Amino acid sequence: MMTTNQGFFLLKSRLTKAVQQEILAAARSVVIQAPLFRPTMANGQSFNYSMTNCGELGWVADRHGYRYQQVHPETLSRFPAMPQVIRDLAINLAKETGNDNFDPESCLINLYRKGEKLGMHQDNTEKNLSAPIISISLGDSGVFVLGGFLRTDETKHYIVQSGDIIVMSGESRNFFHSFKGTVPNTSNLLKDGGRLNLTIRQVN
Ligand code: MD6
Ligand code: FE
Repeated sequence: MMTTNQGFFLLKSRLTKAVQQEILAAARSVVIQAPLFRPTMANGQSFNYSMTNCGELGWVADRHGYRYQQVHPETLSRFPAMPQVIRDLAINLAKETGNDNFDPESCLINLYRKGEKLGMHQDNTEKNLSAPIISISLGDSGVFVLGGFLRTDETKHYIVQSGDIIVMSGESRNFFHSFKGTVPNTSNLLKDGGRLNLTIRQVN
């Protein structure tokens, strides 16, 4: 296990290939029911990746801003239930990193194809800003950047590979961070390439 202080954990190679495949299959079943979509910012500009959700609540972004809601913004159907394998894993990872009583209400699934990325941000749409966020990386490797409370704070770069886990809890829960993009052809888990990132959250 690699860990810094402040509640940030990067658990390298935490998931076996078999477990990665199981989670990938679960994510695929979600995507069939709740298609990937490209969120937009309040100014109408598109984010540079595709996403969907499962669980009681899903994170969505459009012209009206960022929020959690129960329905897919395009199909208007409820997001599918969070697959048990994802739910159980998230609870165990929370426990493992000192976060008991974690209640996974939402799993955001991001897909990054070649050249796609996510800019510097804090996760603050959740009402509960002290519950941990559990993050699962599948597929191509990429670069995760962790800053501090201020956008201008010094940053550290971490390579995240398929099967790695990030937990942001404690102080680091509210640190700025970004995903700089994938390193193509570094994994054969996703047959069309790219990287899936699942973030499991307790919203309330
Ligand atoms: C990503 N992750 O790894 C983007 N946010 O693709 C996040 O934005 C993130 O990994 C909060 C907590 C953990 C994360
Ligand atoms: Fe984030």
